Amino acid sequence: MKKLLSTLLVIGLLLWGLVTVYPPSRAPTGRVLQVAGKAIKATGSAIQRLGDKLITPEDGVASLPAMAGNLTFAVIKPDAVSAGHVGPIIDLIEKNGFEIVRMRKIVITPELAKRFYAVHKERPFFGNLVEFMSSGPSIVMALRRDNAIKAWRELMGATDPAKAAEGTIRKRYGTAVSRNATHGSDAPETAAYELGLFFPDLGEDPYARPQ
Ligand code: RTP
Ligand code: MG
Repeated sequence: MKKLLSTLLVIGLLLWGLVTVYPPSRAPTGRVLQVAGKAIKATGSAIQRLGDKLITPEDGVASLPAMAGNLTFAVIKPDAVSAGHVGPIIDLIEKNGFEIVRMRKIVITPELAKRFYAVHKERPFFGNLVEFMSSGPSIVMALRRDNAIKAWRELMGATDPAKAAEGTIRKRYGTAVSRNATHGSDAPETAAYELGLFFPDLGEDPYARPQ
């Protein structure tokens, strides 16, 4: 009995020592984002819900820090940029109460366009969409406003410019379903994914200086 007790004690001490030296790694809790008023986890459900192999932490999603506020991701697509509609579209953005917290002019590479539109990768138009999105410079933006996702999609109008309401951006500047001038995130999860892809530095205070 004594021998059994001392054996158990030794095993216990060994286990304690092991746990102290090699603590069990904790499951990542993820950072909580506030996008369009909805709290979501950057390293948890948001990525898993998108559930696409193309999405990796290297895309910047996992490093997107906590954000307070209503944010969406917007693009002025190559058709509207090459047609000279950037100015009027930005004017509409500002007149409708959006704050542009990030803005860059870039040529989206085919690889980035594939990750960006990964949700459509099985659709017949995917190849053309990727080719079009990487055909020339785009303006990519992070927009902040109350209810930003819904408000920006309303301002853009329907996907098909022919069906878009009068006064909307796609009605004014879109020329076809495949040339519809602008993009907007469609849900908090996609906003977090897309913002992380293009603006991995966005933080709680978008204007904070890097430490
Ligand atoms: P976006 O993502 O660009 O903001 O557009 P959306 O939400 O209004 O529409 P979505 O269904 O996400 O489609 C993404 C883009 O794919 C092109 N598309 N072509 N039938 C077609 O040929 C077709 N359907 C969609 C559009 O350019 C659309 O913006
Ligand atoms: Mg969409």
